Amino acid sequence: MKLLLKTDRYLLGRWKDALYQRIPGLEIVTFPFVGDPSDIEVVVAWEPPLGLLASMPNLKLVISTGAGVDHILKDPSYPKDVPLVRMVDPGLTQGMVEYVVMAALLCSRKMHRTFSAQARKVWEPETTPLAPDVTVGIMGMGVLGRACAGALRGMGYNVIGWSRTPKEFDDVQNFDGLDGLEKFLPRTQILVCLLPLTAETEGILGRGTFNRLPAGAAVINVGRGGHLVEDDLIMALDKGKVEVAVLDVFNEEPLPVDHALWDHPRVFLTPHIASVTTPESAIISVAEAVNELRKGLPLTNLVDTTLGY
Ligand code: NDP
Ligand code: OXD
Repeated sequence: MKLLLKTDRYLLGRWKDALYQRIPGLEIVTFPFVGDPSDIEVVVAWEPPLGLLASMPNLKLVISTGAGVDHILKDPSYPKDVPLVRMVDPGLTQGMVEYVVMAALLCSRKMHRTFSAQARKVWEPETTPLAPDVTVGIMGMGVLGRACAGALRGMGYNVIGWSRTPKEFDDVQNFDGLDGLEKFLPRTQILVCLLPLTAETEGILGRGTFNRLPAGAAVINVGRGGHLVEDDLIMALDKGKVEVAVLDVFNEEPLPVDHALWDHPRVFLTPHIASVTTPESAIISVAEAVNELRKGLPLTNLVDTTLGY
């Protein structure tokens, strides 16, 4: 079985080692050295170039090294009959939980004010609400949203969730659909976006959403840059509708050096590192998918390409 690997260059060697160690009987080629495209049966990829997958007539399985698959489905020539499996990995989940807890704490403890005072060398003590007095609203109650909800509940935050389909959780009130969003947003003091980027969710973090939040809310975007209307956020920040934002993902990555978000005093910004897939743990999920393909079993973590996640 011939497998094409296309990952960030700095992770390529680790992915290759993991694949050889974990999956017997594989011949691995690494992008851009594809060879004869008709030999490739499996692709493991992050951001494959447009048209690459459609050029492989015998492709049987595509595995995304990321939880999100927008980087693959944005290709209009994606061969829709080829199953697409996305990444679900305990390491990826743990990384996201750590980041979201850290970001929620930055927001609820108003650390933007504290760091600003430090930069001005001003001793400016202030009390901030404790977690039980703060409601975190998570958009996207999937694998990552649910894990973050559990950790935030463990710290004492009130947590509410929003999903596409109805869901019930023990200690997290969940809302669904557009009607549910109307009830969810006014209750949310810290908004966390953990949605997949789809036709329905693109631009969801825009003026309409910010206007429905309570004044002085916080926004944490760890979904995708395409969820956020960056100019609307800057306006909401400048009007005080949103007090602080923690952003990990952007419309253009790397974020251009002259972008207004770099210098905004109430924006914490990171370079798409909320959670990074580590080959050594993620290989278990890749090996499972290849094994299922070989045995003709139903694929775990199969993406519904019509829904886009
Ligand atoms: P899942 O597929 O497990 O969960 C997606 C959730 O979003 C589900 O609860 C789903 O609802 C909900 N959803 C989808 N469409 C809508 C909609 N139109 N309206 C309301 N809710 C919707 O995904 P994961 O939790 O694994 O990952 C989520 C995203 O996190 C990824 O797609 C990726 O973009 C991002 N991510 C970012 C990383 C980073 O480093 N910044 C790292 C990893 C992931 P339902 O339950 O009803 O289906
Ligand atoms: C992912 C990501 O989707 O790293 O896993 O963004």
